Amino acid sequence: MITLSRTGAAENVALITLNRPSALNALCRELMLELSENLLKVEKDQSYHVIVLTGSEKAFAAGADIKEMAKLEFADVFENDYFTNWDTLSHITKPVIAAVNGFALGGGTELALMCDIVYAGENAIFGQPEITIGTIPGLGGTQRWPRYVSKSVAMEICLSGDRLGAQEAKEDGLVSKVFPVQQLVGEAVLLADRIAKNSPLIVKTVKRSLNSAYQTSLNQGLEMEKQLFQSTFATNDRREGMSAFAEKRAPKWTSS
Ligand code: CO8
Repeated sequence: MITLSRTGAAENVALITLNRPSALNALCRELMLELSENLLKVEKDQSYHVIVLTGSEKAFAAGADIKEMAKLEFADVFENDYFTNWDTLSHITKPVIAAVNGFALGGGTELALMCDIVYAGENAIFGQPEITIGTIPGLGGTQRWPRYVSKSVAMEICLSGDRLGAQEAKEDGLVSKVFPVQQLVGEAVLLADRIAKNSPLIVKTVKRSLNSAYQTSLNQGLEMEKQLFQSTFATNDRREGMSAFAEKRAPKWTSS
């Protein structure tokens, strides 16, 4: 249900593809377990610098598997913690780019919201239709939408279940760029290549610092950024990057 392949100019980009075409990549327990395992494998493997997460041209993911969820009782989802590991993506320290074509509904939109950068194909459709089936977003939708777009847009999406097209999602700030469907994954990999040219150590530091903006007050975030900035001066990659600039040569990163 998940395929992992190596791509990019330097073969250091992990392309993770959701592959359950019979159900438009609906997120069942098995798929999410496989996704979690693959993400952790890539996270540990130093030869991967950036991750691109995608689905098919028709669907990134049409949400959590409604047929599977229909059978669950409160105890299954609360006491037995049925959804364990569904948020692994949000704990990955390497940059993750979502390349979203087609339907990204419910948990599909929430997976995209867990990624660091969202690129969309022209046919992308985002939304939180949980309200129309008697539940609410459970993978961060009610928390991340208002942090990434306005309260009004977040409420409209989550309360109505209305869908958002790629261009609207870009105007609202959820998506950074929109591409023709067939170019989308290639463009995401090109962006991954540009990120992967930088020191993996410093890239992770930027991600950590930027993410703190969503979890702290401005003052705490500024303090954290200052400390992380200072910490780069203890790294070989900071020394190498600045020396390489002065010596007019390409830097050689060692992630140390
Ligand atoms: N779950 C299960 N099966 C699905 C799902 C889904 N979410 N989406 C599509 N499928 C299946 C269909 O049942 C169909 O199967 P079959 O051929 O066996 O009938 C097949 O995929 C193709 O789908 P359609 O025939 O419906 O294709 P259409 O092109 O006509 O429609 C849509 C595509 C609009 C995407 C439609 O399938 C749809 O509305 N799907 C449901 C979308 C939805 O409501 N998603 C939200 C689910 S709730 C959720 O995500 C909560 C997340 C919280 C997780 C919490 C973790 C802690």
